[in-house]
Amino acid sequence: MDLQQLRERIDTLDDQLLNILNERMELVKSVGDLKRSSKSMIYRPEREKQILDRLEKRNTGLLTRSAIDAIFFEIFAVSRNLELPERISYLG
Ligand code: PRE
Repeated sequence: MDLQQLRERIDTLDDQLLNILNERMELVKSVGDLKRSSKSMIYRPEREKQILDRLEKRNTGLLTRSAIDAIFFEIFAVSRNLELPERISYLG
């Protein structure tokens, strides 16, 4: 593959990542609704760790544990923000 073909494949994967992340955020928003109605805590570090441990076990690719942690650190931050009743607004 040449550079242009590689970049086209990257763009396609980025589109998919964006869709998947938006789909994840829809679910997180529903979790946030449930938590607000049951007055549960938004931040669940034990759940975040469980997700990271599960992904590390399933991982067969190039990502290291610390790379997975770094990516999901940001995803969880956005998720927690989306669960807040009044959000600080980088999500719109
Ligand atoms: C989620 C977000 C915030 C919590 O700290 C833990 C996990 C996530 O993004 O996966 C979802 C969620 O709120 C939850 O599972 O309780």
